Formats: sequence, C-alpha cells, structure tokens
Amino acid sequence: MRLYRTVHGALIEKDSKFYPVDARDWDELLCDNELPDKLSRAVAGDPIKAFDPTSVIAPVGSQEVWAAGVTYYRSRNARIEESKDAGGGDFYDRVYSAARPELFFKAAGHRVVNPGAAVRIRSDATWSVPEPELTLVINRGGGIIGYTVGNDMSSRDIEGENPLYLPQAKVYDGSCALGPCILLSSEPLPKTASIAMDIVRKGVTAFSGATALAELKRDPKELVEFLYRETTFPHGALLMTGTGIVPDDDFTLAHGDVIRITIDGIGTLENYVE
Ligand code: DO4
Ligand code: MG
Repeated sequence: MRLYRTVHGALIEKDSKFYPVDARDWDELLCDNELPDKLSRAVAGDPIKAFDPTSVIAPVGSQEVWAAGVTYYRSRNARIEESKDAGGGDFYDRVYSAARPELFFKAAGHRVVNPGAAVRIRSDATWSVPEPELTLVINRGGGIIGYTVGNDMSSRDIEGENPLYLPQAKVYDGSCALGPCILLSSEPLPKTASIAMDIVRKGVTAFSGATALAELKRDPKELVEFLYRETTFPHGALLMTGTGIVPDDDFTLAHGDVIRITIDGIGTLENYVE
C-alpha cells in the first residue's frame, strides 16, 4: 500500500483506489504503533471520488532528513574524479570501503520541496546535478516502515573543491525533494528494483540513466543502525541512501530543466529547476 500526504490530509492507495486516513498529524501518523490497523480500517471505508495528484505534498512533517554518501561504486568514482585536485582519491575510496558509512544532515522537514515544485541550483555553483536516491522512512524506534523517492541536489564544484564544503554543496533552499508517496513495507525492496532518472531540457531528453538496488553497497538496516546509534529522532527520520546515477562530467543542470526520478514500486518524483 502507498501512503500519500496531501493538502487535504493523508490518503492510502490500495488497488488504485484512494481512501482518507483518520489522522490529525503526519508526525503522529508515522510513529503510530497502530498504523497497520488504522490503515486497514481506512481501506475498509469508502474511497474518495477523484484523486488529485497536484494536491500531493512531500511525505515529511517535522522529521529530519539525513543522507548517506558514496554507497555506490559510480558515486565513489565520480567523487574521486571531481576532487582529485583536493586529494579526493584517498578519502572517497576509504569511506566506500570503511565499516562506518558517510552520513550527513540534508534537510529539516520544512525545507523539503514538494512533488511538482521547484528545486534550486546555487547561484554560486557552476556544476550542479540531481541525485536520485531511494529514501528510507524510519519510525522513532529505528524501524524502517517504508520507502520514498528522494532527490539530493548537489553542487559538484563546491564539494570537489574541498570536502569540508560538503554542507554548502548539499544543504541550501530547494536542495531536497521527496515524494510522491511512501511505499509502506518493513521488508527489504527486491535487489532488482530499478532507480531511473530522466532530465528534460526544452522538451528534449538531456540525460537518462538507471541503476538497480543490487548496486547499493550498504544494507539499509546498517545505515539506520549508524544513524540512530547516538542520536534520537522523536518523530522518526528519513534517510536518503546515496546515488548510483551520476551524469557525465560535462553535464550541469540549467534553469527550467525537468527532473523525473522513478523507483520501481514507489512511483515518480518530478520537479523542475527554478
Ligand atoms: O560525499 C559526498 C556526497 C555523496 C553523496 O551524496 C552520494 O553518494 O549520494
Ligand atoms: Mg547523494
């Protein structure tokens, strides 16, 4: 089942029908131990007459959004290349192989961009890319309750100049988009699940790429274990799991580009660049 957050409240999708969920507050809903019962009651009721995709907002309330990095071989290689003048060959290779993953704070819930809305590239960056990432939805106890689609917008020239600039390359207004829904499941997604991204510029495809979850080097549960090891999340958290798709080095985003990220079983997150 897929859970949507809309401007009118929460909806649960089952067999292509959408049912209202009785929930006053998104934060409470995500951490509700009775969530499965609540959703079973919702789908036993009447579906809504028409689902309006433009009413959908990002599936996040006051949760923090965190991100993992260098979890795919493609990402390791791209970072080594972009930071070679800063000595990147060593530290990106080491974090790819280390027991401890790279985890960084990405966005406060209020800064997350809704599906269909504008993401941004920094005005002081010259090399910007979207990063399509499977995103874990985690309750306050550290249990994975579902999955959504994430876009970790990144300034490659800034992070490549010096790894200590990572927060500026990654955290700014319009740098994180999530949605359109949460695929509710505590089970791992199949390794064959594909993550695909298309970037359309003036009606023409400027980039197209895909990967599969089999390429993700880290177990999602291991990433959650590190994130929750010394930090509490009273309303749960969202954790982006890193990118396995990086456009060639001559590609940079432009204003007006449309970014479409699709993950099997979850859906498509579409945003445009302001
Ligand atoms: O270490 C830099 C960022 C890595 C990242 O965001 C990714 O691999 O997805
Ligand atoms: Mg990333």
